[in-house]
Amino acid sequence: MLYNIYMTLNELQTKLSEIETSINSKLQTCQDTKTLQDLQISALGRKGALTELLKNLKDLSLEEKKLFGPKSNALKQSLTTAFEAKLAELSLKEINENLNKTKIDLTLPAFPFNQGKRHPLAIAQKRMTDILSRLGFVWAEGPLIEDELHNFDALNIPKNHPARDMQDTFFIKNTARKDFVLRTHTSGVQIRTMQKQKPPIRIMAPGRVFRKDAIDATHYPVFNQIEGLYVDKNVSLADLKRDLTVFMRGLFGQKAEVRFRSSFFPFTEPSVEVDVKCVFCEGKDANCPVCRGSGWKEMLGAGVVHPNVLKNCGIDPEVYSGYAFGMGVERLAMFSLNIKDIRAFYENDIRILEQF
Ligand code: FA5
Repeated sequence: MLYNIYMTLNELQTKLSEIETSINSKLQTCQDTKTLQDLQISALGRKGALTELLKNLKDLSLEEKKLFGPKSNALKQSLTTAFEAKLAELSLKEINENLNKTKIDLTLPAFPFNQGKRHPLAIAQKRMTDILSRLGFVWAEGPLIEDELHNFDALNIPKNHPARDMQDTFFIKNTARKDFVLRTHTSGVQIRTMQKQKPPIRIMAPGRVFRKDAIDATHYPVFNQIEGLYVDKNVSLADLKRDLTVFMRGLFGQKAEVRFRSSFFPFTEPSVEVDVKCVFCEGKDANCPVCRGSGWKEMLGAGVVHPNVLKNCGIDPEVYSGYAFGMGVERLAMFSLNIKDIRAFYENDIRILEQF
């Protein structure tokens, strides 16, 4: 609707009343926000009826403008207010209608929420380090890529000594002509600790180690050990046996059967291996995949620190003595959590992992 031809004041006032009546009546009957918005644009928009009518204001005399101007502004204001009120009313109506259409059953059970858990190895290792820290051992660490000095030489394992074959090693050739290895055991942390700290020493060093071992129920090429080292005056094999027995009973319960078997490690003299009675078959199953029918499973190697190792680290073996051990975390975890196969720790089968 265009009002761009000249209009008298009277004509304009009549038009203004018509617009007011028409829009107010349409507003009354409007039922939804979309129609309301269209109506608002047709009345007050850039090309709406009222806006077009007001363009005629410029052709009126000053007196006429004073009469018509405030009237038309008042109408514009009252219409704007009426539109706002109607919009609020219709929006609320539509929200309520939508809510009624979309039925929400508040009694339905919630969607399952998968919460992460600690890995069984982490749980078992924490139990072990908790017991050791109650026995006075403090945390120590060493690098996973170790030099031959710390992994072998300073541990009294000379070059070409057959003991190096005992732990099938992943060697890393270095351009600086110094050979590194993926550490085959945590015993290098003994050396690193004794090089920078003098007795009394009582450390535990948990961490990953690497060996070219074939995978079976109790062997994995990447596994974890916890090294223990206690050096002070008058430390003996008796202290080792006492502390390891307390440790095993703490982990497996007072009824656990522990066996100390004499063994050989170049860095301890005397050396022992510590076995635990097989919790799976108790020696009654000749085909047991864990103990292979022997009834016992080796958990760790240990012994009294060799005097040469103390000397290599600048500690006088005439004054000090110590014991050391290196326990297999997976083996101990299998026994304490009743897991029959070491692969269960690494296959990430959630049905197994979520049981702990
Ligand atoms: C050693 O590694 C010695 N460094 C332990 C030691 C430390 C002796 C201090 C004396 C003094 P051994 O190779 O036996 O020892 O390994 C120790 C333990 O690691 C074993 O008893 C076993 O529990 C675990 N272990 C060894 N090889 C594997 C493997 N492939 N997978 C899982 N666990 C293993």
